[in-house]
Amino acid sequence: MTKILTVPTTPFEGQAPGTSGLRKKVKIFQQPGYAENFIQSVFDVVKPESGAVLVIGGDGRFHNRTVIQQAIRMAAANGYGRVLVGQGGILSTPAASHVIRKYGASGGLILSASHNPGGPEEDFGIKYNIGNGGPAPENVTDAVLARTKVIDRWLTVEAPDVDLDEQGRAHVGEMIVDVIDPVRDYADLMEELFDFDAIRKAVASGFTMRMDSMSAVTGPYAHEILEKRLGFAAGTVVNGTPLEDFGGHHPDPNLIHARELYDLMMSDDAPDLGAASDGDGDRNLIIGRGRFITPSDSLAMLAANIQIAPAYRGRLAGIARSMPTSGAADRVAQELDVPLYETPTGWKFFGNLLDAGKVTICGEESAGTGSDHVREKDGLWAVLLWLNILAVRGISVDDLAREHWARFGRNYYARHDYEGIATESANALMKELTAKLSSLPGATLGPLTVREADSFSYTDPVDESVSANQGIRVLFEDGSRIVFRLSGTGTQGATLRVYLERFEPRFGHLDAETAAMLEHQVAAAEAIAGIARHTGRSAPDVIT
Ligand code: VG1
Ligand code: CO
Repeated sequence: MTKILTVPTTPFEGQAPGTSGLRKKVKIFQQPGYAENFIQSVFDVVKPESGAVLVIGGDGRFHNRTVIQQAIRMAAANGYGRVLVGQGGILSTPAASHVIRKYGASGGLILSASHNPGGPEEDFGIKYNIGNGGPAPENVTDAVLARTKVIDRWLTVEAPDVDLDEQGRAHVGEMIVDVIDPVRDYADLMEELFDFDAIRKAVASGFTMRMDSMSAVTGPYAHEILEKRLGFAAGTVVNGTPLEDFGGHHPDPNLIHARELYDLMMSDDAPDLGAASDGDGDRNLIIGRGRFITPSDSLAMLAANIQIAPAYRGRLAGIARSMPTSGAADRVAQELDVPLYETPTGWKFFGNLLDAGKVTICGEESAGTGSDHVREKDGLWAVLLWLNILAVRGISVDDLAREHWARFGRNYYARHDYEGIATESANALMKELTAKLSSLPGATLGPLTVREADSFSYTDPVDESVSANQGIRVLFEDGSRIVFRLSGTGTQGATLRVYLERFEPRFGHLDAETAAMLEHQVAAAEAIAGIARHTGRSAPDVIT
């Protein structure tokens, strides 16, 4: 028997898993015992059965390899029988979800801070996913947090580092460690879901795209799937090598951080489709030639067309979207006569709905879309579904968007982020806003009249768990809406997110500038919340 070492420790403050795992500066994670305390707290809560399988992988950012070696030794000491780890420590978040499901693992550790920047001075993160492949639900993350507050020891074994760069089998104590191909299982799954022949034909007839992997995790996946299996020209995938610091950029696929892609797509040299994904590969950005598609619209357009893809023919059980995501998907659900679920922000809230077969497709305004094929949002999946639809229908992104709006109307939408504001100011703003909710209905702000205002609370329809205080909603008579919430993924101060939406019916202005269409909503948000007064900012840092 390998000797299990018990290392005494004391709790660290602030190890609360946020919207998507524990995220902190690398410097904080580098403190001796910091990652170990959190990982041991997870193991203490999930109590793996002896011999259980654990998946470990990450987005390749700085500090990944260190924590992977720590986690492997700790897994051996905590009774796991086998660890599956991606070669090079790499597994995109959706690929990790698939590997957990495919190999019947009890769960997985995903090492990523997703769209947050990476490098010695930047961010790191750890997330635990459960046996269904999805992010741990709140009852688990709450228990983990409670455990981090009282933890007094962690368990490990003495063993050399595992060679992560060679596929194959190693042993750490009695535990097996299999270093697996991070791409193959996932690429095979994609090939099962989509009509690769149709896409290959379109490519052969001249359909072109650019995939910007943002020097993050999807590079190897995109090379294999798009260039090797689908026949797109070499060079279609750009920034396709995962770098520990993402080349110094934010791997956040939006119009600010994927600016080059956007500029290309608006130029005369634009290919048919432009796409990008984030640090850990679960987000996607879709831009057609001359046409940006908001993530909320993308969800609606994909839902309306998903049954074109082989794996989804004749099955759309329902659609789910996070509360701040626009109501565009609601109109599709209504028209197709399927249920629509509105959940709090964060993919963990979709897990029960997907497991229960209540929904087939889910999405968030933050560029996350996915389906019941895994239990995470999936960036390349969304790109491939777009490709499948465009290839089969022989339509451009722009024409598809116009057709969609002409049928369902258009939800103009923008998110304004105020980043790195003082936590006290952010809390004061939310507190003041909450206090005035009951007095808002009937109030007029310019041409807008408040119909309803509340703090969003969600009751899970499957297990009836309640998640309260998930953001402030202000709904107006004309169907427009403003949502206020604080980010749960930032690592510095607070980030206020203001989500603005206005609906234009099918015969209205369907091709106007978003900023112009949302002018009154922006003014109303300021009037209601006193953003400038609380934050000292006169404009948002990022508009997406
Ligand atoms: C953000 C997004 C949310 C997403 C989460 C994790 O959370 O708004 O929709 O699920 O990031 O995405 P927040 O709390 O900062 O608003 V990822 O791709 O960073 O794991
Ligand atoms: Co992500």
